[in-house]
Amino acid sequence: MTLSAEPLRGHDSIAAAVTETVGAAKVVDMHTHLFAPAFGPLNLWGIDELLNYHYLIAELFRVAPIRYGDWWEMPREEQADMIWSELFVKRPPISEATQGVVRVMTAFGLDATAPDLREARAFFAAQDAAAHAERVLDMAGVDWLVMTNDPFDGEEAALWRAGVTGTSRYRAALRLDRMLNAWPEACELLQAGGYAVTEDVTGDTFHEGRRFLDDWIERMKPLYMAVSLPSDFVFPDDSARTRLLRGVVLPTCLEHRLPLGLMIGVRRQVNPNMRLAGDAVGRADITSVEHIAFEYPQVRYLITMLSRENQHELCVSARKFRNLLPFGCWWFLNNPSIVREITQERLEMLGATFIAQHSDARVLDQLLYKWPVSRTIIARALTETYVALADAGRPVTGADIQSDVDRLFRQNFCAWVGA
Ligand code: FIX
Ligand code: ZN
Repeated sequence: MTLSAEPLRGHDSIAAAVTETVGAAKVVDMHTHLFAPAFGPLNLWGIDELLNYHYLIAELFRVAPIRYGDWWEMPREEQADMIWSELFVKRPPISEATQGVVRVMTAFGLDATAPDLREARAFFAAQDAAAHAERVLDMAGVDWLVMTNDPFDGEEAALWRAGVTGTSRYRAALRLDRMLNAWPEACELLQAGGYAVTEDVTGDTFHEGRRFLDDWIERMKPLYMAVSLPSDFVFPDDSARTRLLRGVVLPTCLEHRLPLGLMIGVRRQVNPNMRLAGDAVGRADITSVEHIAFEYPQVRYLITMLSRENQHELCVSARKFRNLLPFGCWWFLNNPSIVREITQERLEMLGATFIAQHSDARVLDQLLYKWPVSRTIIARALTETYVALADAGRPVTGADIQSDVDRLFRQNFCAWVGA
């Protein structure tokens, strides 16, 4: 099909044009937990990693009466075997996360009804990490992606210090969770690194905190800085977080012209026995988003909220503050039924001025399910939008669709971060 200025007539031709355009889009995946192959052990891929995804670990605990402590002591391959047996063999894999593994296996021609993982393990063992990464990005139609880079993670920081860097397909985002959510811990790490900061956030802390960020910005060359925030996030208040935001993080954003990613609404470790799988969601107070957007109008925020209940008010806030760019359907929201609803709502309230989706992939091969599913659902929401527009009397062309798809899947983000 050629994209032209010819009006598309009727639901079916609009649906076909949208499906083709969204399917062919070379997306920029603006938030993942993936690492370039040069990061070695941090670059997760293959069947054992796919099965040990924390979304699936949570589902395993619902069906298998295994004790948490026993689970964490099992070798990684045995864990993957148990997840395969419990969630894929003993019962049909109907949840979104289990269907995802099926999609990945299908993409590689692997048998998703196999009783064990022999074939899948042999397939992945035969791949070269770097070549596999290129292939998966190409298959998923991901032009390039953004990692999550944590200077407070000892293993990751050591790699950066040793000279490992991002690449043109794996760009960096400087993650500030420990600084803004666990300052006493971060403070000790900074002090050990020679930065004269204090736990009570006074004196040299502001200058030295900024020097720390400057150093990591120089090293990582991030496209943005980011933090995940709890559902009880308040701004402003008299906490260390507000003082650090005002005195360290936001001035650094302004000086380096870096956007700040705010990911709001997580309740970390409601069940610590489940480790990474033990986080939950809570409704957050949108007024704090409005306060920070208002107080720093020159800072560009990338913003996502985890609670379904926050989505509508986030759209309203984005209509009031042009420095808010809503992005993606995060984590527990990344299910077809909810992606559909959120995308429709955003299209109605914001036009194409948001970022349609990010993958949040932790395992490279997950790109092969998260993106196809998102593309399909977002294409449905877009189709309805264009059909309604055509019904209203404004003919829709292939070129119209192409320009909106570009905005939603890459341009809005690239313009925001200056990439
Ligand atoms: O904070 C985050 O960036 C979250 O996306 C993750 O920490 C979370 O564990 C996840 O993998 C969600 O998809
Ligand atoms: Zn994430």
